[in-house]
Amino acid sequence: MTIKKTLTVAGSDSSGGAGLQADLKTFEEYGTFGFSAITTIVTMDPDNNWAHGVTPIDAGLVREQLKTILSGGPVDAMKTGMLGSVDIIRATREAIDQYQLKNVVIDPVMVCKGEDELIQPENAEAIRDLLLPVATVTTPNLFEAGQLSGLGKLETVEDMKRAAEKINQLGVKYVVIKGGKALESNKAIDLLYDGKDFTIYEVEKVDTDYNHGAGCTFAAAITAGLAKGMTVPEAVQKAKDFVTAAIQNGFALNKFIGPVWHGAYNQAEKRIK
Ligand code: PXL
Repeated sequence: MTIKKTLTVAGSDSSGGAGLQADLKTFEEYGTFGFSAITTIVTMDPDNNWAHGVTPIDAGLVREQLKTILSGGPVDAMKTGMLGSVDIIRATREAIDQYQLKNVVIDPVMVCKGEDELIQPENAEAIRDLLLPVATVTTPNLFEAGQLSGLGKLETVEDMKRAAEKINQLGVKYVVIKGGKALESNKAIDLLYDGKDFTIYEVEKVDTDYNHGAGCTFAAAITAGLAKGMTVPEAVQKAKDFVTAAIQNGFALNKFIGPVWHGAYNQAEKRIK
């Protein structure tokens, strides 16, 4: 068996639960070989109510990382996370084109958990214009889906469906809207749209505040599933099970934050072969 290769182009979450740390841990749990190109470094200040510092790195250095990783041949699937600047978004698109990358999952990260202001509006536009047209799957949360679709605040499953249709028209084949626990419901609800049909994925909400990194982990799990040859609907279903186990086993890191545990699905329940 040849090992499948996965790549994340994403920010470093120094608190360990989200960002490229979530992606690499998830890639490993799926039995794939994970690569990362760092785009941004995120730090949090415990002396200032865990305020986030977001520091993008130079796009030239992102290009060099991508060249290092991809010069040995393409990966089986890739995802993006926090990208940091329009230049970095351009570098990512160039790599997708140059190496003809397949199974491209764009997680259009626009906010950090708990903050609902766009980090950099110009990045949102560049993700929409440069990355969605070449994406296999995009995985916005409710806020990001509202931005990408232009519909603003989404409050119901019907709103999610309308947003998914609009986002699909931007060129991406499959849209997964991570409603998660954000809708008013006792269920955590995510939605897949393939350009024709909607599939709803729902489980009972897990009663916890320790879910930092859930969105990144869900998108990374979809990516790894695609690398292993799953169809998109299969990869989304498996990813939903994987992230639900991770949320059920989240823990308090400190008084501000609790990450999901990426190892839960395998190590607590021994399921991924
Ligand atoms: O959860 C969004 C996210 C993505 N990427 C990085 C982050 C965060 C939130 O903290 O730090 C690097």
